[in-house]
Amino acid sequence: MSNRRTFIQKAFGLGAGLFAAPRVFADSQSRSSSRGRSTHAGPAFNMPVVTADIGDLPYTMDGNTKVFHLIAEVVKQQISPLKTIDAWGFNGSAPGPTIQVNQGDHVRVVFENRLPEPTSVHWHGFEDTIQNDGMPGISQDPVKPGGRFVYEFNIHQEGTYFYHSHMAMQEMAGMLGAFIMHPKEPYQPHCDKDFLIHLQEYAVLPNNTVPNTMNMEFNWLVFNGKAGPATTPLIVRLGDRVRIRFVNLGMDHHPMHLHGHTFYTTGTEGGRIPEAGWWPGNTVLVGVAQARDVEFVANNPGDWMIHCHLPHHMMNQMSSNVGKMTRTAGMPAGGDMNSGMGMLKGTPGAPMGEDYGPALGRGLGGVGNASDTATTNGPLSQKKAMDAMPEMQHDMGNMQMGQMAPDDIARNANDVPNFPQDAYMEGPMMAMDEMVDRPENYGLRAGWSGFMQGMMTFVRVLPPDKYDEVIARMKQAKRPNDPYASILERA
Ligand SMILES: [Cu+2]
Repeated sequence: MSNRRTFIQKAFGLGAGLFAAPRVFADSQSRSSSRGRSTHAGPAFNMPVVTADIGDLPYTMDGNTKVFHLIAEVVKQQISPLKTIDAWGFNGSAPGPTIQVNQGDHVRVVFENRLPEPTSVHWHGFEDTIQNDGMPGISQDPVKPGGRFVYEFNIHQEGTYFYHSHMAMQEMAGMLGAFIMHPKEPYQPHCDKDFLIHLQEYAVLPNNTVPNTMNMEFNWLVFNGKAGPATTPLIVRLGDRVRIRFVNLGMDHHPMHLHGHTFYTTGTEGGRIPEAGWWPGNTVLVGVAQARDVEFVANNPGDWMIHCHLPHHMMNQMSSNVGKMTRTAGMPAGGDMNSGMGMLKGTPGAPMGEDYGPALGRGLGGVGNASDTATTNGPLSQKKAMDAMPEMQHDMGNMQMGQMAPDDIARNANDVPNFPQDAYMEGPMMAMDEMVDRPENYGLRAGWSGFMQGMMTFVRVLPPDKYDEVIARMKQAKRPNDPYASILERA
């Protein structure tokens, strides 16, 4: 009996015989395997949610009560190999660790404030008592530095919920996390993998480490606190049914797009959607303060991108340039990422230092004239570029680190309107495979990391032999508090 029929029968109390006639149900059932079961599903149970790069908050039992210790604190969050920011988060990371409980649980959260100013924790979407809503100055006194507050919940809901500071600037500094309520009756069809991805944006000026919480020129776009290519891919076995829970507690909306598959939106920040209400797509808009759960059968092998489709959210370290980017054969790549795209530092100082050409272009000396497009915007010598980025890849086939291949740029390129664009982000010169190496990246095409930035990662749909190989390497790594632990234990 199909699940769709089962659902409709349950919902409307209909007998099976009725379904022989209306073709519409049969068609909708067979039209996409994405809607169906995985090829190797056993009985349904709640798979723990995996929050890659973040992990879970552990708990202890006090009688029948699950007790969590949640600590607000200043954290060093490495968002990219060359970029660590001073964020505010929980228990060592921003976003904070994921809390997972079951419908029916009694839960206590002992909250401690180690920040230099008052705060509190709001429990987003909870149908609970006002005393536990976490509104500073409204439902409770703000928790002072060094202070504590105890929240208690009887969990009767199910779905993807959040916790976050309700002070807006603190939220923008990273104070957010996920709160999963697993259903008493496991969802059908069973999902073999269940992932969560937080969507966040930070505005961090070049050569700074502190996010500017007022600035809306976001230049670092992150999944679970990591910008591509430092994001950890989602590893799934060919045929798995996969759930991804997107959570957005930021300033922008994010259209999340998956390659190679059609997914169904099966849940929101309000819990599970009855199956009759699921809608298909390959892109789902995750608005601010929303969650979108999507499910699909990973029936198409490959390293498929999953990313926000806003072009500016697929970039790192965006900033206004001084002058257009030059883009010619033999062109050095520019300074290190920390110096920013076009934001210069050097000797004796930016931007007229001896390492640089006359790069003050935009608006000075005539926009669009020949001298404007001819300016350089990076170290003039390749040696300087290599010294600036010692860990970047130095050898890319026929190319050397920091250089475009001769045939990458057309001879008449500078005669073509809109060349070069104000900024470019992707290309072999940005590759850093070694710097972001981890078991989950095993077997990716060499140089892949030069083409992945911002809110981008992979869903790697691996045939059994490749899947086993990657899982074996992940186990071998024996990482403490591995976010993938629940999958590795079962593999
Ligand atoms: Cu986006």
